[in-house]
Amino acid sequence: MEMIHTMAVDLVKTGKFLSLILRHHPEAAGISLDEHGWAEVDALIGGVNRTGNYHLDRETLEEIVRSNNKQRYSFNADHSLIRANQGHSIPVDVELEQKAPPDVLYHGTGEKFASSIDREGLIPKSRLYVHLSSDVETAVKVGSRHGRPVVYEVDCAKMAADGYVFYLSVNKVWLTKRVPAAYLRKREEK
Ligand code: HQG
Repeated sequence: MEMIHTMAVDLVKTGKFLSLILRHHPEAAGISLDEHGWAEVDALIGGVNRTGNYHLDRETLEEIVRSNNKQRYSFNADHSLIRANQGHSIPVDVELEQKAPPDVLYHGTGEKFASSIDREGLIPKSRLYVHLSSDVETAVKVGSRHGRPVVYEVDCAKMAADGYVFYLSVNKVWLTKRVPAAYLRKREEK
């Protein structure tokens, strides 16, 4: 039991490093991504092992991709390439599906960002897109990563009517380039 638990912890830890490499810093494993965000699996495994901090083989990588709680990564058809489904800061085109959004989506953030967001709306900061959640509970979780959470309701019906474009990633995260403050309403959480 203890061993199974330790292995699960290792998978999560290695998964976090994979997110860093596949979304932000491929050079941390001495590799590069192509224009669609793909990394060669063999190069990735070699690069991760060369850091000396992780042990990765094909089987473990398959297990990380399969078991990841947010389905953050995808393989191509023959599993020779892998990429992150969303969340990038480096400019890659992961061929996101453009899609009409539900009338309302949510954005969770930290209280410390609220006054700035109230002024300038939501901007992607270091990432390529603003990330939106389809339910309040998820937004609270995302916001809690930044301290005391604050949740905004995003009037997507109005945004879509005004010509703003939305995308849905393979792992079902809603993305858009920015959300001006006029479309935001701060929720009063109990
Ligand atoms: C905030 C995780 C001041 C924004 C999560 C956020 C998510 C502003 C922070 C995904 C602002 C950026 C993304 C403004 C936005 N003034 N602050 N005008 N506009 N911000 O981590 O949305 O687990 O880049 O509210 O679950 O927190 O990594 O974005 O608080 O889906 O797969 O600037 O990352 O997914 O922080 O998180 P982040 P996020 P993973």
